[in-house]
Parts: sequence; C-alpha cells; structure tokens
Amino acid sequence: MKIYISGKLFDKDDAKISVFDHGLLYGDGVFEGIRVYGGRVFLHQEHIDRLYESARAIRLEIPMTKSAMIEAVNSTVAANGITDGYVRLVVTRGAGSLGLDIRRTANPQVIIIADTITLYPKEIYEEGMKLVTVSTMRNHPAALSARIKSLNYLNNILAKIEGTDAGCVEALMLNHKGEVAECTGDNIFLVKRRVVWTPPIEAGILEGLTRNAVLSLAREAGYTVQELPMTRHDIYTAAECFLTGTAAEVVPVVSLDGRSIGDGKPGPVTNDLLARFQKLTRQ
Ligand code: PXG
Repeated sequence: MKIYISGKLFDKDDAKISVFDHGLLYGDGVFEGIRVYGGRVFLHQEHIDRLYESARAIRLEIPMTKSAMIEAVNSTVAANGITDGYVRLVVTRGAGSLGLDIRRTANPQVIIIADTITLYPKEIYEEGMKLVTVSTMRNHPAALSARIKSLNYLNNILAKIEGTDAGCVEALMLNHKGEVAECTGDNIFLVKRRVVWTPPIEAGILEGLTRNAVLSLAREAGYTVQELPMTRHDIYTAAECFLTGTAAEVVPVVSLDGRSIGDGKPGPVTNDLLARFQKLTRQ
C-alpha cells in the first residue's frame, strides 16, 4: 500500500507524521471519507468542496488548490490499484509547539489513504438494522458545528461505545433540544405516508453527501420530501426508517429502542431508494 503525504507516496510502514502535529495533539484538522466505484471517485468535487469548507471554518489553509487535490486523490487511487474501495483524505494543522496557538504551527499535512472498504454485513441490508438512542447528545452546534468534518470525533465515538455496548452497530444521537439529529457516522431518514423525511441541517448534523444524493433521488422518483425537525416519536410511528452514509449507502432500520418500525422489515421505499442509489454509483 502506498500512502500520499504532502506530495509524495510512501510505503505504509514509512508513512509517518510528527508527534507535534496538532492533528494528533488536539484533533486540529479536517477529513473526508470517499468511495471509489468502478475506478471512479464518487462525488469527488462535492467531497473536495466540503473538505475546503471544513478547513475554512477552522481557519486552516490547505496548501494546494482544489484541482491539485483532486489529481492527488486520483493518482493515489491509481497507485494502489483500487477500483472499488475507500479514500480517507486528511488535512492536519501541521507540527507546532505545545499550546493551542495556530500561529505556532507550520506546514499543514495532506494525507491520502486509498484502501478496500469494510461494509455492514449483508444480513443488515436483507433484514434491517436495530438502533438504540444513546445518552451522548450531539455537540451543541453553537459549541462545535457538526457541519465541520473535523478530526475531533470524540462526540461520535462516545455515542458509538454506548451503541456497541447495547449490541447495535449504529446509535441514534439527539441534539441539545432532544430532537433526532443523526447517527454516529450516518444520517437518518424515515418514511411516513409516502413522505421521505430527514432532519434539517439546523438540527446540528453533518450535511451528508449521501443524504443529499438520496434527497435528490427521492424527489426525482416523485416522493414528497421534507427536511423538518424530527422526534423519536416520529420514528416509532413511521412506516420505514433508513440511514445514509458513504460506507452504508442506504441501510434499512427496523427497530429503535426495542420498538419495531412499520412491519419490522425493510420497506419498499427504502429498497427503491437503495436500488436507485446503487444504480447511480455503479452506472
Ligand atoms: N454523519 C456523520 C457524523 C458522519 O461522520 C455522515 C453523517 C454521512 O455523511 P456522508 O457524506 O458520508 O454521506 C457521516 C460520514 C469513517 C467514515 O471512516 C465516516 C463517515 C464517512 C465515511 C467514513 O469513520 N461519516
């Protein structure tokens, strides 16, 4: 495996950055997780745009143009012979002295890892996923915007631990108002009376690119779509529920907090949107 670090490819064992990098010391940096389908980097421009927006929000200047970044991702994917897989793109603040001051750092590091991907087990797509709501609430958006895909994922990791302890592969997080926000690495949707419904960005969630693609597909397919605040009651009483994410694509959810959703099986709208999404990625 060849890893890209700031303009050069390194063998995996030689791919190293400084222990003084603020990405490590403070989680000070941004990242993207991107899929490669049939040798093509999926939603490439959109991921690069989100990366640069995250960087701008934390006042991190990425030391290369967007088009050079796209080229670096493509060449790292090619160098690793990846036709279907996963790209982790990371930009760190760079090495500095101890202390939070970004003026005492230099040389942000750009890291690109192209690898195969671990997916949710096949049974989850066939039978659906069970979810629990966890007590770790999503970061208050006034404290740290969930729109920034930062290297600081402790909020989500603490929620994921609670989900894992409860025997679930994903966990539902609420926001500071007690509304449904998102899962630890996936956005959430429900279907009720043929309306496809997902919480709005203002609920304090990551603006998932899979979420946006599925919203467009749902509109194209003629479903009514709404981005409105959602409570757990809405999920308990929905006909269908599903998650979206780069790794998950579209994954059915059949229970939340021990309550079956709809008839407890993956629903027709979920299956339709999964099929449409797979067609989009594999065309
Ligand atoms: N919410 C959160 C908190 C996420 O981290 C999503 C929603 C879905 O967004 P996308 O743009 O992927 O549809 C994410 C994405 C990883 C990994 O390796 C995490 C994500 C994506 C890819 C890889 O942990 N999270």
